Amino acid sequence: MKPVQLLDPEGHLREDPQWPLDVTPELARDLYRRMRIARRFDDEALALQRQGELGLWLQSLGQEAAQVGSITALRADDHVFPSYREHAAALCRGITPAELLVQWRGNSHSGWDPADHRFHIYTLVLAAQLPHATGYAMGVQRDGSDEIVAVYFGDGSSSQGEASEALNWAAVAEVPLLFFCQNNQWAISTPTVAQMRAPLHQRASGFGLDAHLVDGNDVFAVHAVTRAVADQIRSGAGPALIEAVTYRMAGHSTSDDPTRYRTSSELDSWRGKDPIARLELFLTREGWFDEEYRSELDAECDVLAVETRRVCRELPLGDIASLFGTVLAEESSALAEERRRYEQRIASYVD
Ligand SMILES: Cc1ncc(C[n+]2csc(CCOP(=O)(O)OP(=O)(O)O)c2C)c(N)n1
Ligand SMILES: [Mg+2]
Repeated sequence: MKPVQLLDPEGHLREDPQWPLDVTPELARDLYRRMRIARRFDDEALALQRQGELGLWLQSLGQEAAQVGSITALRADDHVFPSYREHAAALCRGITPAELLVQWRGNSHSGWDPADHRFHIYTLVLAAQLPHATGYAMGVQRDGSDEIVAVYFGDGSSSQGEASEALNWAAVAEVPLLFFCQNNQWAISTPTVAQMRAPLHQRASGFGLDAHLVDGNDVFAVHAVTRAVADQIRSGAGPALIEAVTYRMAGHSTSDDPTRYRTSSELDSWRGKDPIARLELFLTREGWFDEEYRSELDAECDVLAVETRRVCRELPLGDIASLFGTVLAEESSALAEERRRYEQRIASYVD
């Protein structure tokens, strides 16, 4: 199967009757704006981590099209289960920079209430969100609602047992669930080739899901395929999977040095497929990228950057009792011991 592609790396649009998309200036500019905002936010968060303001950051650099193209093709009330790198998707759901950063500053387990944005909290235990999403989709099914559920996960996470269990369970129960895999070629330092022989979309077909492969750096293709597949799921066709072929252009996290395990020529070849540059070429060619639009967007990104730095530094310190008290229904002795040590350490600080 060849990945669906509507916009090639040189920014040429080739329509595909199987995946119709009305590419208006409004749509193209909206998707471009969302991707630029996500990238600028990601840049600032990286800088904040390097300045000691965040404990850790996992960049979404390079994956903006996969996230923006898919989330904007869902309905606002479709419940989403992210992994931990879905900042571009989260911003599209109205989650604020402060809400996104608080967890990585170590002040809280998460910054938002999933009910407010129909966007679940980040899951760092790989693939745990897949059975969660499947169970949630069973609830949606029983409610007779026309919402669908979407779950984001990575290529590496697909090796977890939970991924196979969820794919099979979802297929058997025929739940309204979209599995969206961002195959960014790496799971920390493990390349996709060391994780799987058969591509993920083929595995999903084996479980009985409708499976699709899309160029994850082509925002139009991601948007068109996700919209069509979401419609199909909403109409009762059962679960489906989209594998978006993309690339993690940064390290796995700010604790990682990717030069230890991958070549600069690999990175360079993916830089040539940058999702934002590609759409910019298209916008320019169409004459939809005029000076006014460009300078307004640059200014919006600058404001976002200043605001991101300000809100990060002003985030209130976490309440220790609530941090430890919301982990387990009944505190275990190990957790009590951890809490005691943490309290002791905080008490040892002079100010
Ligand atoms: C159950 C579990 N095992 C191992 C880890 C450590 N770990 C964190 S991220 C990661 C790689 C995940 O790769 P992938 O699913 O492709 O997502 P990506 O980071 O590329 O977005 C690993 C092994 C973990 N968080 N949870
Ligand atoms: Mg990966």
